[in-house]
Amino acid sequence: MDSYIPQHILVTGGAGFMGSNFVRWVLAHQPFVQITVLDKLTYAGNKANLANLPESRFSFVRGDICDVALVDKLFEKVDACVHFAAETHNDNAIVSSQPFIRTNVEGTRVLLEAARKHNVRFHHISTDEVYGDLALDEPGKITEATPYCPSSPYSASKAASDMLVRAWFRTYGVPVTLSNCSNNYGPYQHVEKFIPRQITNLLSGRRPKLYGDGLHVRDWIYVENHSSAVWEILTKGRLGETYLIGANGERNNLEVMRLILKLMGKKSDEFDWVRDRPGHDRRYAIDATKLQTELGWQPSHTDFEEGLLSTIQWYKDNQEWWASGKQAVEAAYENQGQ
Ligand code: NAD
Ligand code: TDX
Repeated sequence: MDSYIPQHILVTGGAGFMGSNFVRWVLAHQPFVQITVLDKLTYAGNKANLANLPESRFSFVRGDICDVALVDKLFEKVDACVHFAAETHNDNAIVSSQPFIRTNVEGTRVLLEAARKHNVRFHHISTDEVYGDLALDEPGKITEATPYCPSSPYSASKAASDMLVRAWFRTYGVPVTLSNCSNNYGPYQHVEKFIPRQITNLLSGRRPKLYGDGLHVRDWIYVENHSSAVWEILTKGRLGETYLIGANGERNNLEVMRLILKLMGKKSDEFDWVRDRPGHDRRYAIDATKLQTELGWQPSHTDFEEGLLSTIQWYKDNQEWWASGKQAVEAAYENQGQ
């Protein structure tokens, strides 16, 4: 198998949860790779996620992926782009879809045009949600051959971006790869998301909140595993191909809630049942066989309880990172009955 090692990667959305993990992972594991981050620093981005990185190999540009002139200038200097930047929260997309279409669809188009002009390798980060959901009793998992069937404004915008990436490969020969991953968790995740919301609710004297009947299943993967998988796909993946990323982490939300409560010394019923998310996807489950057999990738963090414990510890140790934005997030949820 041919292997491609990039020299200078533009990481879009590198100040977010998963992008910043990838940046730290690459700088720690690949001593000769240079990184430039392009991030708008929306409510979800935080420069503190990129603190203490080596200046000789890392630089940060605040800007928008929809800014054609800026993107064009940045693509002159790099030989690869790993595209994380997106609006990512389903509940926000239900309230207001416009920023999702702008950033996720138009922003991806702007980047693809720059990759085309400068012949830059392009890895697109996407989600398992583009395939829609499985029923709780449905056998099997999602594979790369599953038809796209997004059910929410967020997943529809990500599905549209995937289609653009595939079209730019077929029509213009832009050297692309794509990955679609399941739910990530770990340190630095915004407190709007399920796991950090519950942990920080408990740490700030609030009660955790569970949507609907709590039986929705997510396929949890520790964020470090995502970063190592993306590196394998970027460097060894076949052009034009999609690789699903997952680590067999299926659990329903009620189980995860109870585990968080147990690990934080609370009783199993110390949470509130709240209004369900409209259109709430029932179950995601990823079959990552292609990534494992073709590229030899294996997750190195597979113990969910251990991952959750270290995540809880991180939120305990880093209250200044999340405390200032917490009140506003909870006020918005309360407005929605959640
Ligand atoms: P996040 O919300 O934590 O971070 C998104 C980052 O993108 C932020 O730093 C934000 O400032 C930046 N950004 C947003 N709009 C921008 C714009 N117009 N220009 C430049 N920067 C902009 O997101 P995340 O959870 O780290 O997700 C990263 C990627 O992974 C997304 O593409 C998401 O769809 C995908 N994904 C996420 C998960 C998950 O479980 N979180 C799972 C599968 C795939
Ligand atoms: O307070 C909550 N209570 C609750 O029961 C929140 C915030 C969520 N939930 C439920 C909804 C989902 O079934 O927990 C599950 C996970 O919710 P989110 O953290 O909002 O994630 P999800 O909607 O599954 O999407 C995530 O994974 C796929 C990311 O946010 C997406 O960006 C990614 O593409």
